[in-house]
Amino acid sequence: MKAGIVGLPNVGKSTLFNCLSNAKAQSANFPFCTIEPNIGVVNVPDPRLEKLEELVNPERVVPATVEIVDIAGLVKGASKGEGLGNQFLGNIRETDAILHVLRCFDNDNIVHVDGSVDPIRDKETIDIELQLKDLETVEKKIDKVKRAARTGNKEAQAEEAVLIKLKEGLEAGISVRAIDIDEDAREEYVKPLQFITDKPVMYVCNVDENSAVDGNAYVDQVRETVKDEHAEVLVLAVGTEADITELDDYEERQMFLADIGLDEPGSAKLIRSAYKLLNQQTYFTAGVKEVRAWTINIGSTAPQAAGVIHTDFEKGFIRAEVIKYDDFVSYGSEAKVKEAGKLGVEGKGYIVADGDVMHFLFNV
Ligand SMILES: Nc1nc2c(ncn2[C@@H]2O[C@H](COP(=O)(O)OP(=O)(O)OP(=O)(O)O)[C@@H](O)[C@H]2O)c(=O)[nH]1
Ligand SMILES: [Mg+2]
Repeated sequence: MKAGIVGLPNVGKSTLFNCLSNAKAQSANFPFCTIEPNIGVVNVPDPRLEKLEELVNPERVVPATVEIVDIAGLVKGASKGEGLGNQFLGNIRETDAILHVLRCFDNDNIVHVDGSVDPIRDKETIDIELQLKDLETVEKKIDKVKRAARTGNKEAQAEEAVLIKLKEGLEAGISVRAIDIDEDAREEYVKPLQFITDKPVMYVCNVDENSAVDGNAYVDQVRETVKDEHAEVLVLAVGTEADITELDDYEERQMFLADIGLDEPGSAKLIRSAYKLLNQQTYFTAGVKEVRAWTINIGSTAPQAAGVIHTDFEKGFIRAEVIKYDDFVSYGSEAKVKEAGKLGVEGKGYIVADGDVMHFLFNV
């Protein structure tokens, strides 16, 4: 599962990528600096992991990770191939969620491809290109089912009706995720087509350092514009945070963060949000050798969770011992949790909750 950083050229996407990842991407003050996508595997900061480390004192600690892809900037006409548009749109299609970066800072020295700072216009430019690409997809599909629908095939007619609704929505500038289609039809006809505008999205407002805490007028406009999208809007002083990330010393980084009014980097918050946007959650294993955060899809059963460690764990699953994270912390150890009768024993149907500390029993 990976999240892609998307936006106009020169709005700070690669700079953001560099805040998140140790894999350094080239960032420079000219449009289309990025051509090939940069890919980084980023640790998900999780205070619970530190707490478990403190209690268990293991040999090593392994955090959860999320994959982030820094993609080239899109411009008007991308869906028609402008600025290598089709290639870039292909890169976006391969991701599972979109982090849409909007330039919300004034600075005459940093080139804006459309000549002025206007995040609402920019968002629309990107949305339209993504929607046009999806329109192409839906039109192709309509061509395919049309004939079968005409011969009276009920299934094909139902599909065609959904596709036409999608087409009309996209033509009206609505993203697939926001077009009103019932759950079953979505599952059956919409999902397989992997529309770009069906991917979950989050907006990242790139602000100047004075606006890192409260945002600014541009951010207010963005919030107002997306208020019906149920999408998260995150405020981040990308340029400043990138500078802070460069500092080797932890104390020094904290000091500079405090200077702009933050107690943790906005990028840490962003990674956690991206993780959620990808529908991912964490369970822990807490042994003396290793304390580790494992990533599962929300709604996974205990055997599926076990399968993330090893497929044999899933195949030979017998049961799981589960300690709620809060119990682990308040009792202080697995043994004490057991004594208190707070250790849960769960079978195949158990849906794992975020933060569960798990131990699997299985035979091979
Ligand atoms: N003042 C200021 N400059 C920034 C900020 N974020 C990025 N920049 C600068 O803007 C320029 C473009 O940044 P990039 O991160 O390369 O932009 P990009 O979106 O990856 O651009 P493309 O790869 O061309 O699509 C660089 O010179 C950055 O240093 C910011 O928050 N404030
Ligand atoms: Mg770039």
